[in-house]
Amino acid sequence: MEDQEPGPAGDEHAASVGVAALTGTLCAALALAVGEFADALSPRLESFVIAVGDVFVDLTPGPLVRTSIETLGMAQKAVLLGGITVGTLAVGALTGILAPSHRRLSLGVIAALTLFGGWATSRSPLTSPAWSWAVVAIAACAAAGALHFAPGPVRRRAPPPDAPDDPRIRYADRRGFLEWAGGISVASVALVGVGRTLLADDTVQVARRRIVLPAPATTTTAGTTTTVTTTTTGPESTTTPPTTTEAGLPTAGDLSPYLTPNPDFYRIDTALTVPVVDPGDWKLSVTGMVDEPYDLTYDEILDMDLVEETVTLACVSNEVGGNLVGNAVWTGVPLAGILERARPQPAAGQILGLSVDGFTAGFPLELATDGRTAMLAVGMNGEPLPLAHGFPARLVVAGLYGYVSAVKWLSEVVLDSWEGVDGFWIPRGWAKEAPIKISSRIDTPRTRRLSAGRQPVAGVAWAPLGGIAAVEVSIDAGPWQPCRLGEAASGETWVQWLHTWDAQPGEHRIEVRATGRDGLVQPAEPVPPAPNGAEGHHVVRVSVA
Ligand SMILES: Nc1nc2c(c(=O)[nH]1)N[C@H]1C(S)=C(S)[C@@H](COP(=O)(O)O)O[C@H]1N2
Ligand SMILES: [Mo]
Repeated sequence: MEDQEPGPAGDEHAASVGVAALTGTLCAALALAVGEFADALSPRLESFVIAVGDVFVDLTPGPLVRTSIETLGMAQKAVLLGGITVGTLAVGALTGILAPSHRRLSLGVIAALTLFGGWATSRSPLTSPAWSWAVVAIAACAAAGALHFAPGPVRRRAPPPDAPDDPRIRYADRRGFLEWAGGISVASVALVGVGRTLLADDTVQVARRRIVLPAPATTTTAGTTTTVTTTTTGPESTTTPPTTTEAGLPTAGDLSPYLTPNPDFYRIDTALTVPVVDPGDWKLSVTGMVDEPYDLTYDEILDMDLVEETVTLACVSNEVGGNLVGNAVWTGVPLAGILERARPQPAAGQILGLSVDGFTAGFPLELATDGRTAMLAVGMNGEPLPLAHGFPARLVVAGLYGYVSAVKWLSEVVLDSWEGVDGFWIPRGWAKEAPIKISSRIDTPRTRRLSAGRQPVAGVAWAPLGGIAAVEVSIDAGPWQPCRLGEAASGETWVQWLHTWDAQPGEHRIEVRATGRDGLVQPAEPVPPAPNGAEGHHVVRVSVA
């Protein structure tokens, strides 16, 4: 176009830059779409966006990701993936603008992006390197082909021999460009859309739904699951009879249920998409400092004597009053037996769980045999583990924060010396030993405005392994008043607590603290989550009308 226009006017130049940028953007979009399509075709292929996201998560220096155990929540993952997509399209736009004048440079950028994409998608332990490189080659060819056929300033064209006047040529070029752009857009959207509907993980979801967990041989949950009282309130009734939670306390406002339903259970992990593991091809290897390493299949695990334990899982990043904590009944096999069969060597001092996605977490070997729940878990609240919570198998160790113990999508249990290896978060600034600290949380009231009169103040408190002896609340910095406690399966779980408060009009401050059965009173001094767990009392301010 520039060839045929001697001295393009300012807005014509701007228009040609715009066309060039859009050309580059669409070529990049097509390449990304090829990656999305491949991602859906097979669990052994990964989308470019997710693979580059993983690079960010893995390679960001420790101090920068110090808070990431917490900040890689779902919203942050969306921001990261969205940022990578927008960033890639922007590089595409820039390359499109540079292409006509700096051919070499733009080819260099395309080559670099291709190599980076191939490296990023092939480095994950879940993907097939050969196929990943094949996909990146296809994506690069698709983008190069699209660029080749792009009309407009990116591809210099000699004007047709019988070229009429300029405006008509521009009009014809514009139509050609719009057709091209429409074609590339439709192709990109179709690749992503068809990929999404193919959903390669469907087969695993179906396999999971067909699994029937065998009945456990033992359980520590009995007695805590009393029937929820259903009430019938006729139109003439003036008061609502109290209903009870399954732990024996009356239900109160937003008090957390004793057992956290699976869909409400917090999720924390470094995985940008949930690893999809087919239990049919999965096995667990017990390796490292053992005399007899061996593998277990999923069916072999289900055939073992299963136990059921109620255990509270907590994230080290949970702030005081935060919700990165949940309580569930876990079904599985004690880790002690699994390890014993491999015959650990005397030098072994650490159990390192390795996930199919490369995540690792380690804890002292003694903790598998000191009597606490330390389990290879396959079930959560009576169902096979949900995909997001580690299907087909994970570790659950009572009394330890998740980042040093609760490996999801477990693929290997490796014995090593205590000094021999560090789990994923340790070089990133978090403590190597991380017992869960005593904590208490106010669940209700959480709203600013309350009406005067008797109001429930209630929440949960936990202090594994010993458990909670007492929970007290203080209103407006007044005396500590004891609360009623719900039932707990064991010291390994949280308890619900309840206090009835006679709320007087005005502004009020409600503070809670717990005391463990070991006598430890929850410290009031605030401590941030890093490096080994937050401390301090949860305080809620309300205004009573
Ligand atoms: N594979 C894998 N397992 C993992 C993690 C992870 O990032 N990857 N995060 C751990 C952390 S920090 C916590 S707190 C728990 C959370 O388990 P949940 O998501 O089932 O609540 O999983 C642990 N297991
Ligand atoms: Mo965590």
